Amino acid sequence: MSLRRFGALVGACMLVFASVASAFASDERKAEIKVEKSATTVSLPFGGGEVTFTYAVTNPGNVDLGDIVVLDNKCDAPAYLSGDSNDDSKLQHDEIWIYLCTTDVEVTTENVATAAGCPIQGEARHSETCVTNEETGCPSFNGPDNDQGCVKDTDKLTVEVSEFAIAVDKVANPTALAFGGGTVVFTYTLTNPGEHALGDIEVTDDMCSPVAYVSGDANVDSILQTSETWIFTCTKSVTVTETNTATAHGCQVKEDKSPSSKDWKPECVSDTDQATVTVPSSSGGVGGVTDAPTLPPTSTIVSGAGSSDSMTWIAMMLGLFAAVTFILTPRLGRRR
Ligand SMILES: [Ca+2]
Ligand SMILES: [Ca+2]
Repeated sequence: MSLRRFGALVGACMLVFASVASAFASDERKAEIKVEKSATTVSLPFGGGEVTFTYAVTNPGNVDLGDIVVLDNKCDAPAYLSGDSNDDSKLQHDEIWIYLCTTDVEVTTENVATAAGCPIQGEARHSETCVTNEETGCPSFNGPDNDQGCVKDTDKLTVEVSEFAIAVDKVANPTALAFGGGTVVFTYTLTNPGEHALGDIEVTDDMCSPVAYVSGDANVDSILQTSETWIFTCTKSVTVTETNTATAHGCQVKEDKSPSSKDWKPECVSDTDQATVTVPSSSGGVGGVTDAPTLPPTSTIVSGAGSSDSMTWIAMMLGLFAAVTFILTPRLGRRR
C-alpha cells in the first residue's frame, strides 16, 4: 500500500469514527428539571398577610418528563395552572408549567419549593427505578440507575414580615360645632403593637399644628416601648366641616449589640388615622339656594321665531292674492 492510499484510508476511518461519535453524542439522553419560585410580595408589614407563590417548572434536558410533582414545605399543594401546551401530561423541553399556591404568612418564612419528574420514553417511564413515594407523592430518586432515573430541583424564597409597628388613634373634641365653628382639640394616642421599641417618634397632622407631646413616656427615655401609650394634642379653630389626617412615625432603635456598622439602617414604620369635625353651612339649616328667574328654553325661542316667519309668509301670500284679484277684475268685467 502506497503512502498516499494509506493516508486516504486513515482519513476515511477518522471520518467514520467522527460521525459515529457525533451520532452517539446527539443521542445522549439528559433528564433535567428546573423550578423557579416567585411571590406576590416578599415583604409584609407587622402581622403578615396573604401571599401567592408562583412556580415555573421547565425541562432543560432533552427527554420528556412525566409524573411531574411540585411541592412547597410551607404551602400546601401547589396547583397546576397552565403550560402543557400539547396537552399530553408530559413536560417537554419547550414548555413552562406554572403552578400556584396561596397561604397566609404571619412571620418571616423561608419556603423551599421542589419540582420532580421522571423521564418518559413513549408512553412508559424510561426507568423502573422511578417510583412514587407514597407519603409525599414525590418520585424517588435513589434507584441504582440514576442517569436514567427521576430528577428534581429546588428553589428557596424568603418572605420577610416586619417585627416593627406603630399605631395612632385620633379623636376630635367636639366632633360637631354650631354655625360659625369654634375651637377643637385633637387627641392622638400612640401605641407600639410590634415586638421592638421605637425611637424618633413623630406625630403630624395635615391640618393642625403644632402637635404637642403630653404624656406617656413612663421611663423618660424618648423611646416608645411596647408597654407605653403616648398622648399628643393639637388645638385649632374649625369654621367649616373638615376631615384631617394624623400620621405617626417611628424607627427601629439601634441596640448596643449591633453597634458601629456604617451600613446599618433602621427599619421605620408609620400609621395614619382620620377625624372629621362637622360645621353647618348656615345658621337655620336652610339651604342657600334661591329661585332664579327662568328663561324660556331655547327650543321655545326657536319655535317662536318659526311662527313669526310663518305669519310673515301668510301675509305675503294674502297680499299677492289681493294684487292678482285687483289686476284681473277689470279684464273680466270688460269681457262681459
Ligand atoms: Ca406537554
Ligand atoms: Ca419610653
